[in-house]
Amino acid sequence: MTPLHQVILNKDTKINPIWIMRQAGRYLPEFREIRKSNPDFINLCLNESLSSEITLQPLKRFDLDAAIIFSDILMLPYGLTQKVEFEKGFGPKLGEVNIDELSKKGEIDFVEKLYPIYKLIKKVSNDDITKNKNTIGFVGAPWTLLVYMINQQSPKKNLKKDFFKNEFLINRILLILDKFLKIHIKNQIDNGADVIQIFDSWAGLLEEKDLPNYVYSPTLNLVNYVKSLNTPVICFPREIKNYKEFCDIVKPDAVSIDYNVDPKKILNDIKIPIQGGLDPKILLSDKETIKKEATRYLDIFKDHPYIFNLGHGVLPETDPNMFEYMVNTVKNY
Ligand code: 1CP
Repeated sequence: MTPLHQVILNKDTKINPIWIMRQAGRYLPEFREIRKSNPDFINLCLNESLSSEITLQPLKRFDLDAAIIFSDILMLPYGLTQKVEFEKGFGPKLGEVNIDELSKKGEIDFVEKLYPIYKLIKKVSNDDITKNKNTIGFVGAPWTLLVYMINQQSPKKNLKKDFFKNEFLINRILLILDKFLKIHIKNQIDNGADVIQIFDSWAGLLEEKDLPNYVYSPTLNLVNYVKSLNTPVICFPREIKNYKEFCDIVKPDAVSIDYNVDPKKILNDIKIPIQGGLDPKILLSDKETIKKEATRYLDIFKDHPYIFNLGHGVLPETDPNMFEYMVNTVKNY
């Protein structure tokens, strides 16, 4: 069994596997080199020879326990024919939702559009370098995808003022998302993904009263679906105020925590395996601080099943040497 599966499924507390959100990406010079000659981000994600190479870049450098596929949560709206572009210095830019077109979208057409992602997963999971390591597939949670689809750009701190104006439209989109997220998850697993992470990056934007409709119900549906395919599922409901309530209701196999939560309180509240937490900004400091902070998380979770990770993605300005120092600190703990 892989170290990640041992922690998630067997609740092993003796090992601390490590992988890092955005481990394949802009802090690595070898990624920036490829990116320079591939200005279209979507096309890069759909080039399975390059996207598999990028996925494996961090594993060639560091002693990590999993590969996370180089892709994006916004490939799903792209597969549903919504226009998606990534602009330098701005982030994602989406076209307007055309609900009639979304409703007409068929499974075969969708899978055909995203096929290179499944080929990338097959390549990565069959590569010698991922032997006894996991290949992590992922999706955006329905709520976070809805945010990008309606808002048409990153919400940063705020949603469009009239975001909830058309409830009927929102509910139709959520139904379509449920259908195609399941198709996307199934194809990832069929091609070799052996852990699924659900990113709900904007869960923290909602008021408590809206969580059942937009986060708990749709995520629970997906979690149950992944479980039915005998694959462990990790949820990351970033900046949600009540992780305990989320876990009690949605019951993922493991939960990833952000850097604003108090790890000691989480340890008290939550019984399932926990992942992450360390502030990515720590990697911009010095070795002494990195060691102290990484060790603090490992100490707190020493008798709890714990997967080491950050509380959000690694920052582009991170020095790969500091990243390596963090990985080695965890491995030598
Ligand atoms: O080079 C570039 O400019 C592209 C930057 C980039 C990268 C490297 C984007 C655009 N996406 C990615 C890859 C990516 N996205 C991965 C790769 C695997 C890995 O982790 O190594 C993953 C898992 C994602 C997931 C993702 N995309 C999320 C969820 C996690 C999170 O960061 O909260 C979100 C919200 C996105 C949307 C997105 N895609 C890209 C950007 C810059 C964003 C965020 C924009 C925003 O702040 O709203």
